[in-house]
Amino acid sequence: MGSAVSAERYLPETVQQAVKLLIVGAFGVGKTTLIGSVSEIAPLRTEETMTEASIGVDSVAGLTDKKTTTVAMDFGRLTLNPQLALYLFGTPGQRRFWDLWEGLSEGALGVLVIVDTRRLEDSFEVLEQLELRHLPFAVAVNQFPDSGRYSPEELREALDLLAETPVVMCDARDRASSVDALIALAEYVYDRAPAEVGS
Ligand SMILES: Nc1nc2c(ncn2[C@@H]2O[C@H](COP(=O)(O)OP(=O)(O)O)[C@@H](O)[C@H]2O)c(=O)[nH]1
Ligand SMILES: [Mg+2]
Repeated sequence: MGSAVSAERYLPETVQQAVKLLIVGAFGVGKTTLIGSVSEIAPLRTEETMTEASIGVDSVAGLTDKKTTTVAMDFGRLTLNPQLALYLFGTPGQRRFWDLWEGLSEGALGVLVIVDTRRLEDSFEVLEQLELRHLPFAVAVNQFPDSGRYSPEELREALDLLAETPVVMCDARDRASSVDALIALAEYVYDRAPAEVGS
């Protein structure tokens, strides 16, 4: 694993555009970490130190390292090849941010949903919202040291995903792994709507 994206993982050279993708997921799943590990520009973060007031709003059970919570969004950019730049908008999964998605999802080609298998139930609402809003998404399972090991098939069943929805395992701290998750999403959205590309 190196920092370079391997050539065979490039999207077709015919693609010449900037693509907007949303990165969503429940509190603490690794959204800020993933954008930080792939972004070639200093990621823009809007975070504030978690105060007593947010405890009970955002569950911190089992997340002892988690000292900050994203209040609005993260932004980063990844140029996959000279023809294609991904603009990444990270946004929290909690219900109170759903209005923010409305605006952010405008012009977005797809959504990467980050999931933590230690708290799978936290992802149900997010997935349900994406389905309601007809936003195409791929699922990235962020692996923590104490995560149980499940196969993508087991997770697909547990999350009640469509057969076509990509499920990729990733480590949000690892650039190559995070890039692979984004490529899985990009390939999925291009494959399902080829006619819309470039239109
Ligand atoms: N071990 C491990 N820790 C991670 C991983 N991704 C994120 N973390 C840690 O989990 C915590 C929450 O991550 P963060 O990116 O802030 O989550 P967010 O709320 O979705 O933005 C942070 O302390 C990260 O350092 C991962 O893949 N493996
Ligand atoms: Mg965050």
